[in-house]
Amino acid sequence: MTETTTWQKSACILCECNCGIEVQVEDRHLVKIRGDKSHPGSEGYTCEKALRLDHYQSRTQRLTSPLRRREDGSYEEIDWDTAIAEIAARLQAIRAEHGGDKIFFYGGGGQGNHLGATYNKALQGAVRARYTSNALAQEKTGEMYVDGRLYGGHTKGDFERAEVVVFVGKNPWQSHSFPRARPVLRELAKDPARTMVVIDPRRSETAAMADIHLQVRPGTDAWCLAALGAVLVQEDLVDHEFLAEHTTGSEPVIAAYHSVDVADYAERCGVPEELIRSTARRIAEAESVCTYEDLGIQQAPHSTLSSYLNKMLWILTGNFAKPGAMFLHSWFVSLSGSGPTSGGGGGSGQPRRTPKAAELATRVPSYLPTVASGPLASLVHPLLAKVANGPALKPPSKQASPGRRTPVTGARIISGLVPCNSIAEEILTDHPDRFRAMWIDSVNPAHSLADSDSFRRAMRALELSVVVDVAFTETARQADYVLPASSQFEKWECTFFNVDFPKNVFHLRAPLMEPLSGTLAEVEIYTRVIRALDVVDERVLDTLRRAARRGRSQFALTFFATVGANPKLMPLAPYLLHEALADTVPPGTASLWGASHLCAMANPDSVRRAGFGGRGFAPGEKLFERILTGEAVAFTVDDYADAWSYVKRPDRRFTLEVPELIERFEALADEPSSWTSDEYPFVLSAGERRAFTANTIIRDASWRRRDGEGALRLSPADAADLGVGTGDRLRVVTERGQADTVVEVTEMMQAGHISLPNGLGVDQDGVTGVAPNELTSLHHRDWLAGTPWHKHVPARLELIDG
Ligand SMILES: Nc1nc2c(c(=O)[nH]1)N[C@H]1C(S)=C(S)[C@@H](COP(=O)(O)OP(=O)(O)OC[C@H]3O[C@@H](n4cnc5c(=O)[nH]c(N)nc54)[C@H](O)[C@@H]3O)O[C@H]1N2
Ligand SMILES: Nc1nc2c(c(=O)[nH]1)N[C@H]1C(S)=C(S)[C@@H](COP(=O)(O)OP(=O)(O)OC[C@H]3O[C@@H](n4cnc5c(=O)[nH]c(N)nc54)[C@H](O)[C@@H]3O)O[C@H]1N2
Ligand code: SF4
Ligand SMILES: [Mo]
Repeated sequence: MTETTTWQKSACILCECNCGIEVQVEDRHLVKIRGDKSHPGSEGYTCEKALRLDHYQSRTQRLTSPLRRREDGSYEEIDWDTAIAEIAARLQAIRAEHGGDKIFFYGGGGQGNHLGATYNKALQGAVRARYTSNALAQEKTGEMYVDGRLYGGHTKGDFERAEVVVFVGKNPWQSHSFPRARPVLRELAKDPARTMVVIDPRRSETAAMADIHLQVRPGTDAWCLAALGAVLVQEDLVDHEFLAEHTTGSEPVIAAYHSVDVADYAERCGVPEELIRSTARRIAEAESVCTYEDLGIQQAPHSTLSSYLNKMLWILTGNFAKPGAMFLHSWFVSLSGSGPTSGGGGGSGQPRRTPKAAELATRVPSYLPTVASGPLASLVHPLLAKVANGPALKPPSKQASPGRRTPVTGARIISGLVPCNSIAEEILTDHPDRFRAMWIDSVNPAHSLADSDSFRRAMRALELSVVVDVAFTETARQADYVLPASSQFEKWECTFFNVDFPKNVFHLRAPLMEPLSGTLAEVEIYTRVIRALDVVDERVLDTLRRAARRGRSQFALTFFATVGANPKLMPLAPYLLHEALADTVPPGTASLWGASHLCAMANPDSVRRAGFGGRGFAPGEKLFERILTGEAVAFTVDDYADAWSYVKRPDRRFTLEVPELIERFEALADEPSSWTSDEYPFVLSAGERRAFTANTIIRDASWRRRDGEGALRLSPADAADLGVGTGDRLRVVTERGQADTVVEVTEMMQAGHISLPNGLGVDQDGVTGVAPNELTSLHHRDWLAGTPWHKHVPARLELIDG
């Protein structure tokens, strides 16, 4: 029993902000939690959810033994050795018979845990998997595609300083997604010199605080955003100097905006034309503007096109690389295709190629003289090709490359990720190239992906499925094997959601307590499986271990030389590092040694400005040592103008022309802007973020202080039509399913729009609330990225008899 009144540092794991917290632990419970004022990102801030984190740690029913499915669908406990041996043998057999590319990997990390993903990646290398995905491929891949075409990086806004902030389908009051969201919103709202614009069909908490609320009809953002851009162009409010100096290909984009009929588009999206015009003028006149788009457009009709049109608002007005504007940033480890956390293959929207030494030379000037142009150059280059900073510099390309496609349905793979809506289709078929096995870690896709029924059937159709989780989830209940992981407070953990600028912060957290008996950290699970697969020559491991005993710099030389000389070992690098360094670093952190070096190589100037300078391997080594302190670390420091150095183009210009998107932009004029029918007259947004939702990370319903059942929200007008009031029950019916739910009548909703929360309907001692994806279907998806229309499900409401 641990009994202590000391405050230990950690982070909240419920959303990607990962606010720093301090915790007192008693008897394995997180008894006291407060914001950590010393955390450079969150500065002591937390929302109400973090204070009840013990419900994740100890009140979510935990798995304590590996489980094996019996014929009848029940599960039996087996020991770890049996589980590892059987799983390895079955992976080997599937690889031998069908090829490693038939073993599909889904997940790898949630909102708080990405360390295990580095070792998951090594297992992918060990079985030679080619296809992977995660939740990003049901929300962000449309935006990633656009980012890839425009500049090859991920953008974020300087919300704290911007004069005008535009939230598009984003409700940060509840969903956060940037540090200290609520204080930042309050500041913005009360400052008369600054303007908050919200585009949302719902009067969300954020919309209610905004200076301007463009209350679009659901699903019509493409028309609204097109009209805003058209006002900029037609009233000649664009920043011509910026376009001339920093972009190529603006002409066809400008031409497309010229042909927009603003009055017609305003009517299509249900926003008064004069409000659209005045909003566009406000954006144009501001010193600085930034925008944040999220699920309200990314999980709705035309999501990829809407991302493109949203980004044009700040590009046409020159709002980049200055205080209060948009920026591109460094990564500690990239979350997109080229980093260790997700699938290999194409970078954002375009195929990856190995950068030439000359290109690397422009990226790593201070690093080159000491290592990369010396005898080690040829050995280090292949590694640099995979560095954290994502795909290498690419000349601008006008045409979409065919890119990678999925083997059965030919869906577009963006940033190395198979579209989530395609996964079941890639399995439920007799096509010879179908996936035969699936490895699932830190995700609950049988609950979180569209059309849960299809996903369950797909899992049962596989020859092998393995789930790694802390809880017996909806997905675990379909798996052949379930492996119990130690919780995020029982092991070293971190996330790679490090997306800030000019200071970017990485936080490795030390464990707060011993692992729950029977569980293993992911690093140990993956290491055991890879050992059982016997894919690495013992002599290689011996060489590395011997080098490690002679100190870190000797190890660095040996490691980079070994992997550089044998690129086939590269995908296994995290495993090799763990096998070699495990005795000298905290458990699981060995892969971060490699990541620290790659980060320092990719961003030498910014890492030096953060205080990690020196020659050769010194910066990476210093960064790693600093990270091991368990405190959040600013790993890159930039100036605003440095944002240009993250543009992945040799000329550092944005490439604005994306022909396939301009074509669809022009087609908006004649396209329908409504997807409901007489049978399904309502638009259901299935998955709203509320005060007490956190995906399915906390399964214990008593966690929620209010809205315990997750009510269906509907407008007073619709409630009156149906003759129901708050607390009554209704049946929601969609093409795919139906559910009975309690109702909340609220002015937040416009007539015709209804909304259910995300993350409910999980089964722990019975089901509370509606599982949203029992109602969604696979075919409602974006025409380009394949992202689902979770926010736009045609539905009808029925009174429940009796
Ligand atoms: N409390 C809480 N916070 C979270 C999470 C959580 O589960 N709970 N999850 C985290 C995750 S994984 C993510 S991705 C983010 C998501 O963060 P958000 O995207 O902000 O969350 P949502 O509430 O799903 O959707 C945002 C808004 O989209 C609006 N919307 C619906 N339809 C449309 C439309 O057609 N057009 C427009 N413009 N808007 C529309 C909704 O009314 C809603 O206000 O939140 C993160 N933060
Ligand atoms: N209809 C609809 N569907 C949606 C959404 C929506 O708005 N509407 N939102 C979507 C979005 S944006 C997202 S991001 C997804 C999220 O959905 P998923 O990507 O499926 O992720 P979570 O629900 O967060 O599940 C996290 C899992 O990790 C497990 N876990 C926690 N800690 C650990 C650990 O240390 N190790 C391991 N191995 N496992 C751990 C938890 O028990 C849980 O099962 O849902 C999506 N689904
Ligand atoms: S839920 Fe998100 S915003 Fe709230 S404390 Fe946790 S990490 Fe911070
Ligand atoms: Mo998400």
